[in-house]
Amino acid sequence: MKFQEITMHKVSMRMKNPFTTSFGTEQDRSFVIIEAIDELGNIGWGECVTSDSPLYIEEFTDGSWVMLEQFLVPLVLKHEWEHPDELADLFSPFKRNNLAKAVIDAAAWDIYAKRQGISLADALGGTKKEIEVGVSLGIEDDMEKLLTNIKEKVDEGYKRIKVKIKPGKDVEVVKEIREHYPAIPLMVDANSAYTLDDIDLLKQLDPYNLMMIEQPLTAGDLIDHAELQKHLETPICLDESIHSYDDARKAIQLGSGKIINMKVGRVGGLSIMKKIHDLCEEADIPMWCGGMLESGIGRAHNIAVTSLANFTLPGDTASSSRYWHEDIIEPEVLVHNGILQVPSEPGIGYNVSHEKLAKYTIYKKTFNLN
Ligand code: OSB
Ligand code: MG
Repeated sequence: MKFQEITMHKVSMRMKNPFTTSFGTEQDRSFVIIEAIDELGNIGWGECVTSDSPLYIEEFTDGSWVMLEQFLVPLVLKHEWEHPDELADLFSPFKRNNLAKAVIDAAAWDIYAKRQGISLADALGGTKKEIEVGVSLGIEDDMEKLLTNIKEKVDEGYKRIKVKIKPGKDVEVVKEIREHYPAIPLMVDANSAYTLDDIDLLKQLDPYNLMMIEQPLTAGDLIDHAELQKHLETPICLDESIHSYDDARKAIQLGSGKIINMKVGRVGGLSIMKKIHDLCEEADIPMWCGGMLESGIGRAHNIAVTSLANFTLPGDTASSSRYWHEDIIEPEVLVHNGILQVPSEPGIGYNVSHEKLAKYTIYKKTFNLN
């Protein structure tokens, strides 16, 4: 098959609340949505999970727009393909730019599933019909505010709570949370804010029975994480260190962590996600699906991903309403008591509202086959 037409939408949406991590605060998000059409009129959707600034990862929204506009979209329009796995090979001469590559791969997988009349989860080999969901909470200046946020999410039934930490907002914060909630499934995410000089500090988290500490050290690092893991009882989970199958293979070999947070954008697409999934399953490394504050389109893909068997831990696919006043898919994602049903309709299984998409689109560009 061939894509007949691809439209890039630059979308801007304001989140209900600011979200603060060790690298900064975000509330207004702009990102690229890809709408791809095949010769039968099927539409495939993808969301490029960048932020406006390159703070989490080196890619950012306007940079990925250019990568897509100048390189990836023109290339894929010329290419005939039978299976989305072929796109990773097609894009491999271009170094990195995984978030941009992944959005075309996402649209290709959606169309591939729709052409067969099966759900994206089925197309990917997912086995779970329902998935467990956790929630990621940002850093708050005020401890009472964080405790209120946690209470709300615990009451809603989320299956685990993740709290962002940074130097100065770490051990004391966890201690206080545990005083109120001695037994909830709890984890922390440092987004690369520490170094090996902080071993003694990070060891102070060990008594609090955290499920894991996510990405304590530099993005991309595997060596120092392996050293740190030797000193910690708390399992290390890698996020910003895993950009490829080889990164995952090396992390497992070195013992850089015991858990992997899979973000499909970060590794360059669903085809590579599946390979890493199978590798981790074989190596007994549990996984969960991370989030990038997506709209419903990216979230729908993450739900399908989480249906794969080795996604054994609750992921960050919270309800649409946790982020947005209004989402661009119908129905919106609605988590009941920490559980989501994996859609069985063809493709991503949610309808994209063209009307709502248009409302949040700042500009768009359409490419045709000829
Ligand atoms: O590190 O997992 C992260 C959001 C933006 C960038 C990085 C991260 C996050 C989150 C939020 O933790 C997850 C979500 O709810 O989408
Ligand atoms: Mg993270």
